[in-house]
Amino acid sequence: MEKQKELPIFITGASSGIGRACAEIFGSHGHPLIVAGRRREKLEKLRDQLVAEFGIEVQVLCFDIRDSKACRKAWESLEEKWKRPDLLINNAGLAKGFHPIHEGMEEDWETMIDTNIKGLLYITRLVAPTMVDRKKGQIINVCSTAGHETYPNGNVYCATKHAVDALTKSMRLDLHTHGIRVGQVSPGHVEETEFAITRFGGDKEKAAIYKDFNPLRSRDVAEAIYFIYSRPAHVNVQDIQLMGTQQASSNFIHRSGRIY
Ligand code: 8X3
Repeated sequence: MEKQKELPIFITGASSGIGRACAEIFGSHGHPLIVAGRRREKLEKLRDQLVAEFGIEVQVLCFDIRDSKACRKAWESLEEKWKRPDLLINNAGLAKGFHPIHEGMEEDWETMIDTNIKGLLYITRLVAPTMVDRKKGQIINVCSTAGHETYPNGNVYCATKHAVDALTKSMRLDLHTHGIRVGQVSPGHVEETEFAITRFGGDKEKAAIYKDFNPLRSRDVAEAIYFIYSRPAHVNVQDIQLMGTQQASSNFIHRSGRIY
């Protein structure tokens, strides 16, 4: 275990999947963590595990990222020492529904747009000024292969992830003169997350989309994020696109069993 570092790492969507895997990796390297999400019980359990395992300080922030007032209230509730993250991992995001555009549900569209785009903006707007003041910091957005390609029935989800890609690029333009690194990871299919079960509204049969090939795991993506963060200060990795070996693109997956 490494000695506890000084500045915190702020992770949104930390209660499961990629966010949780990030908490475990950064925790193992001795970073104090702000773990944010909606589900208090899960976050507190994660905090207790991280504190016991790595002897780090962990701050739980429980709020709905779609609500700008709730984001501000949560941020303002932090003691000053927590309000200067060295890294913001904008991970909170989800897919809801899998319909062609003429059958899509407006409510699903709102949820994806509010979480994946507006939530990312609300948190960035709160955290980025502290980095500008310090002339130091880093933001890593969790994009997706869906931010670079589209696929049938992906419509609004793909649009939100294309927006994340555009925001990563434009945030970098705005922040690089302040010494702040901005980059992203763009994973393909990742199992051990709640992505598929959320997209298919809890339908386990429909959500069994990984059974005939070997996709990425949350930890694979979290390791890519840690790699981006741990480069020397003069290096900014702009995007890591990663997929399982059996996935060549959003639309081409070798569904031949788990052969690797
Ligand atoms: C997750 C990857 O292909 O399901 O962002 O959109 S995909």
